[in-house]
Amino acid sequence: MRIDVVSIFPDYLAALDLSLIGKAREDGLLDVRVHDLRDFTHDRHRTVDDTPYGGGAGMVMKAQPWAEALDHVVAQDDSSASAMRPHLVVPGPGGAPFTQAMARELAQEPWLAFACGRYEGIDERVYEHARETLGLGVSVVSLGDYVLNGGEVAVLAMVEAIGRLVPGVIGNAESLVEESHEDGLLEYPIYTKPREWNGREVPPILLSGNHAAIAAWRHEQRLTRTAARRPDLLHASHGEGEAEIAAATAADVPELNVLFKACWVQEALLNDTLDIPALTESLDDVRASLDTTQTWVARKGGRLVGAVRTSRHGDDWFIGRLCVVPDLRGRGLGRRLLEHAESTAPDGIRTMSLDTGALSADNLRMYKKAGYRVVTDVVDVPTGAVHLTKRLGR
Ligand code: JD8
Repeated sequence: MRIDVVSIFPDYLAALDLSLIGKAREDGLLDVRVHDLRDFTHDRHRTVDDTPYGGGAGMVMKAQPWAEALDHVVAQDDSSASAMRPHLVVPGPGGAPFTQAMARELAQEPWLAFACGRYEGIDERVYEHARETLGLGVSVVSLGDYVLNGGEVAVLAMVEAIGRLVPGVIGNAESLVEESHEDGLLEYPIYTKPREWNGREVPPILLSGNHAAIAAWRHEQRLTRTAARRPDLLHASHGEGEAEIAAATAADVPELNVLFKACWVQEALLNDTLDIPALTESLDDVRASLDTTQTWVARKGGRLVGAVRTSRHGDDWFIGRLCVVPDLRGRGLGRRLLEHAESTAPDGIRTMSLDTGALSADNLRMYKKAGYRVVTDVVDVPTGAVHLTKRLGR
């Protein structure tokens, strides 16, 4: 990924020479270039600001130096950036909130440019010049609901949050998964040696070697912490209100059929097979499944956005057809549906189990985090699928 940063305080960005981002630059994973805005002035005082039209406090950054700086950056479209145009990010207190989801989105971009404003901000015509004359995508983004003196601090945070998601920058990509905000939950508590410190013990479960139980404990800790510190995260599905989970009725069948087809196409591609019940079954099969399973639907603003179903097999609670519409994945709804399905298990249940595609990495990751483990000594598992179980502490 190529990253250009323009600022009147280029030394502010020296922190990007350090640590993981610095290493990623040495390894050629990130091509970070910092430009001094004053290099694009032509007067003796290298002026970048002037008084605001219409009066008011403070100074405004002039359009000309910014336009020349952005023209210069865009003109340097050398080979390292596959896209011929950068996406421009301008930090501002009035911008869209910067989130992990936005970081993930921007990390897909091959070329980003950041404009660090100062004073009261940048002349509005610079945004128009970038969009209309240079044809750039422009995002005005805020780091948070507090006021900084300029965009540099925000760019440092954004480049780190985005850069560490670029493949190869973080050595063990696995660790990315467990992080706060990655799936809408805060992190579990962590410990290292010594086992006993200042009379304080490490929770024994972490010394048990029972990885399924440890994963389940950690999941519980994440839920408890999130509920205590960030209850907004537990229910947030990004504005527009949370998805409501309710028992499915016959009226849901046509949409359920469409949902299953839409959600299992991805699985078919991932697992290179179309021999998947969710794809091959008929509308009548879906209708009949309501009599043999307890099916739950998630609706958001009336739209069917997810589902899950459960059935009892002795002391095993089998969870199936857990799915979320593709455009709402990665926001915690899948985890909520799994928890809901688990929470409806009747007394006497000893294990929870489910099947998923052997190559369905995201699903496997979510289930393993929830304490499930792949078991191989099971018959009647669909082709290309694996069976996972979790033993309950009941
Ligand atoms: C860019 C100039 C200062 C802002 C008058 C103080 C982001 N979360 C955030 N808070 N503040 C910023 C931010 C502040 C900036 C600039 C970002 C450029 N200022 C201005 C308007 C009020 N002064 C930010 N991201």
